[in-house]
Amino acid sequence: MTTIPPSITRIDRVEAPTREQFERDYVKQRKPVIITGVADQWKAFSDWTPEYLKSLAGNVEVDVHYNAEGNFHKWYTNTPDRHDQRLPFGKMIDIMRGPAETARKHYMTEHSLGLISPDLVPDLSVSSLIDETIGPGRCTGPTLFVGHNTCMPAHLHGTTEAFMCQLQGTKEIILHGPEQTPKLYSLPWYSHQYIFSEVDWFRGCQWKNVDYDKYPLVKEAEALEFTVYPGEILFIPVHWWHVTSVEGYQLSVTYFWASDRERWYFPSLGREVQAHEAFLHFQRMFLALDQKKRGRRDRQREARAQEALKHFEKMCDALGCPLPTDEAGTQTLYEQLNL
Ligand SMILES: O=C(O)CCC(=O)C(=O)O
Ligand SMILES: [Fe+2]
Repeated sequence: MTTIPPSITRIDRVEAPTREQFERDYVKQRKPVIITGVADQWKAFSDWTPEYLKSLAGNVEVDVHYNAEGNFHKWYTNTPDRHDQRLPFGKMIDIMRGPAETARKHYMTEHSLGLISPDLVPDLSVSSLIDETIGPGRCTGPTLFVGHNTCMPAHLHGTTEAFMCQLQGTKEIILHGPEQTPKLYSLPWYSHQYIFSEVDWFRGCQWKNVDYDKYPLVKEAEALEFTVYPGEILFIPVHWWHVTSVEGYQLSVTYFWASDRERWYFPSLGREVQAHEAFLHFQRMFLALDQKKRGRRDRQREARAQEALKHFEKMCDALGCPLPTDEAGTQTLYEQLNL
């Protein structure tokens, strides 16, 4: 597997490439790119006014992330800050189109468009760029993002490639290649929030207000900084870090599709992503053990849990991601595994 990252100093803009071109020049090279001339042809680009969206799905209930400070770094990285509001889609749009003070406390992200309204799905398509049907469940999408004064905290996608399709609002983006990971303070692979960075790029709701005293290496990390305009699609390759910010109302749609493992960045991040997948698997197992014996932490259950933990440990050693041995790490791991 390749470990050499592409060396990129600026983002290309390419107009409506063919599938073959896109695969050869960008997916295979693990190279981000802005695609023009595709999304600006969609009905979703020309017709998705608030009134149109509300007329099709105004009453459908959606889950909208909520943080009283409007800090979605906290929402994503601190479990106690995770709150959702269940709102009618139309009401959510009204909030996002209303005064910033209220709107910025809400962000609807990654919501299945088909669940909001199957009638909206044919209004857009990336089939000129990728085969949306490859393998069962390989392309999940489209997923909808609607917000106002938004900031998506620094994160990467562990197992997928992505098209972020900007339909309304102008988005500021910072990208870091996977090889910059040692400078980006990623959360440990054995935490739920793995794939996120500890660094808050929106401290006090101020874009790029990073605490460099606490996170000095971020300053040294190579970055691509650019703007994505309405009607443009950003290709985010697997394991590329991204942070986004928008002033005012914005609506975008992201398609995710499974990445071939040979595109993963090894050894690190690929090994942590695999260890994280194992972590999720074992966590489900521990939860199941716990649920069956709720309130009865009997010997048999303890023995099974210990056995499973040994398997998990062996698997992590084999992947080159040993379990933490320090007290804080062990505590985090045990808490997250529900042990
Ligand atoms: O636009 C955003 O706020 C987040 C976009 C993103 O992270 C994605 O599409 O993967
Ligand atoms: Fe993302």
